[in-house]
Amino acid sequence: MAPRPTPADKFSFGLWTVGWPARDPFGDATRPELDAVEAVHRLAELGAYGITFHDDDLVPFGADTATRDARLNRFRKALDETGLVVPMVTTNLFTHPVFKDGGFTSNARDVRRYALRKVLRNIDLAAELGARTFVMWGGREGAEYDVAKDVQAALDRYREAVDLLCEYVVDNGYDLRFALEPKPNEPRGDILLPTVGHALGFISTLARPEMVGLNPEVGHEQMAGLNFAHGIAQALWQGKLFHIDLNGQRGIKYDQDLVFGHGDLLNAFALVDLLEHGGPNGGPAYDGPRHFDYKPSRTEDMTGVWASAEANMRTYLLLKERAAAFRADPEVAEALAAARVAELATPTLDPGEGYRELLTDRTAFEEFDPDAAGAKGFGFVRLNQLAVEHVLGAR
Ligand code: GLT
Ligand code: MN
Ligand code: MN
Repeated sequence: MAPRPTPADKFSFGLWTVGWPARDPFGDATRPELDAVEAVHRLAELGAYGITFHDDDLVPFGADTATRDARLNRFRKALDETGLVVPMVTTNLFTHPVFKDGGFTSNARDVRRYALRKVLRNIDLAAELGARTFVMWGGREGAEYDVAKDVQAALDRYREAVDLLCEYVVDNGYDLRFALEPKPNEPRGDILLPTVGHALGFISTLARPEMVGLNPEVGHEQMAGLNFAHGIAQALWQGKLFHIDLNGQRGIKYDQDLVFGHGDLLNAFALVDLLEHGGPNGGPAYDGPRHFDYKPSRTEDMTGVWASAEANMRTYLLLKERAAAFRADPEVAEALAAARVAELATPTLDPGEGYRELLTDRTAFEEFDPDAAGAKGFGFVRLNQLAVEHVLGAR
């Protein structure tokens, strides 16, 4: 029996996730459109605490003011009725053909100016609804052809855009931070800021780097063959994990957006352990929303949609239980000690020691026996097997 999700677990879902009618490049929708108000009610019943959306998920692109107001009012009413919150909002700069070469980094300057205006308008709405995080997934910021995109100029324009948006938030006194979402490819052949590492490097060049962090997605890093838990550890270490997109992915292929845990389950275990407890030696944990950005598979009807929404939360809570059991197991403590995991938290130099002292320490080199040290095992496999057995519920 998995524990039941409650709002205290801070689970949130994108409106575009449960609302995906399952249209893909090869086939028509297999499900009807989902009304946003129904999504709010169903998610609240399932124990979620938040719902997130793109501007165009809620109000159709190009809608007139009357339609926009009516849609927003219905949505606000549903939030009030259920107590669901909107922790994050994002802008769609990828569906309309105008954005086919990007929003902030389109070669076309008029498109870039239009994109900025679309985002500024949506930032006002985000602030009004109490969102604290504004995600920016630059899915169309990229290229198929190396000769058709000046990547350095594109990064200049990306920075120009993010700097302007930060200035707008500060000038309006909004309590809002930005979270960039990396993805290596799809829909573009190559997307700018393709991984957590690229995005962190970019953020360090901004005018207000403290206002900008990351919204990494499990599958997006795994599409690049990267270790998601490692990327998250670095983002936490740099104080940059502003938000997170949880889902599942099976290897280097198209973006699958499976249910959380339905891809690399062991890495998901390591991730939940990290988010909940921080690093094994007391590194920072995560207290923001546990946001699911998945797509209910095209094979599912609406019953399957809600079952899959619930599955995300159940898997998270089960892994949380398993991680707590792993951390509490005395045999794990012993295996961790044997693997010298805690020793890594000890600085390599003594207090006050520098390279001069190190050079005079004969035990560090002249008297050190590398062959003896090289012959000793670390016992990592035993430790990992204990993790596997906890995940399998065998301990
Ligand atoms: C789009 C993408 C997601 C992003 C959304 C936020 S848009 O659905 O596939 O990964 O998180 O803009
Ligand atoms: Mn994805
Ligand atoms: Mn995402």
